[in-house]
Amino acid sequence: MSSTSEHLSGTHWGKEKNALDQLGYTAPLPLSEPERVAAVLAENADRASYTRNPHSSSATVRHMLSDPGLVKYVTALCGPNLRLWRSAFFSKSEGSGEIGWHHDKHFFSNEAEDIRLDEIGSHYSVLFGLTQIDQTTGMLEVLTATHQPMDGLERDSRPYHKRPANEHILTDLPDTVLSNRRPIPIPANSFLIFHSALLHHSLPHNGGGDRLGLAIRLVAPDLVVPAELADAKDVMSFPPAP
Ligand SMILES: O=C(O)CCC(=O)C(=O)O
Ligand SMILES: [Fe+2]
Repeated sequence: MSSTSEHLSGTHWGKEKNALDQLGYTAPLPLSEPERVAAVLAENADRASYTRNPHSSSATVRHMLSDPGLVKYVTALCGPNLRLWRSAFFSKSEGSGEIGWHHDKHFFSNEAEDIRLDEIGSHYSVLFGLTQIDQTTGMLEVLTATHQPMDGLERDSRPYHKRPANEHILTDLPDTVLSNRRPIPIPANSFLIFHSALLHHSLPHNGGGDRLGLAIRLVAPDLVVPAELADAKDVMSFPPAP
């Protein structure tokens, strides 16, 4: 048993940690200082549908990523001293379509090794609702427990940079796997933690207001982030320095 799970067993955190590790994702959890989100929204009113690595370019985003509630949850559930290697804004408005089924465990321990799904302690994703993410604005849906090996689900274990880009989106998932589909509404000013290998997609925008999500990818400190996937300047400690 890792020191993190020993520390968590029998506590309030233990239940949330069990959900994360067994189902692959937490409940939506609250940020403690919503004014940090308001500052990011003010700075990013008209975002393109996908913007990579705002954690590098924006001190306002780094301030939001240092929210005390976020740091408390992430440290308790995912462990200390994580590295932040990638972030992305996902914005949707009228006419925005689906983002197909995929996962975000882009590498394992370095640029050469195949991805493993039997190890679940080192790659986490956090998706923030800066505005509400729901059935009207482009719902996130997950396939429960697909962060671990699953009967009937073949996975390409090559790291992202060794796969053809057009194979990132999975289009032929079997019905037995799709039956594990669960919608996860994420209220504004809250976030969902999931294992990066968990399969997920987001639905088209459907009548609601403009929606802005921010995803971050966190990894254990001993991993070597492949140069193919991140510039050194974009890899930083979590929480990020101002
Ligand atoms: O917000 C979305 O539409 C997609 C989010 C996503 O794929 C992620 O958080 O990794
Ligand atoms: Fe994703």
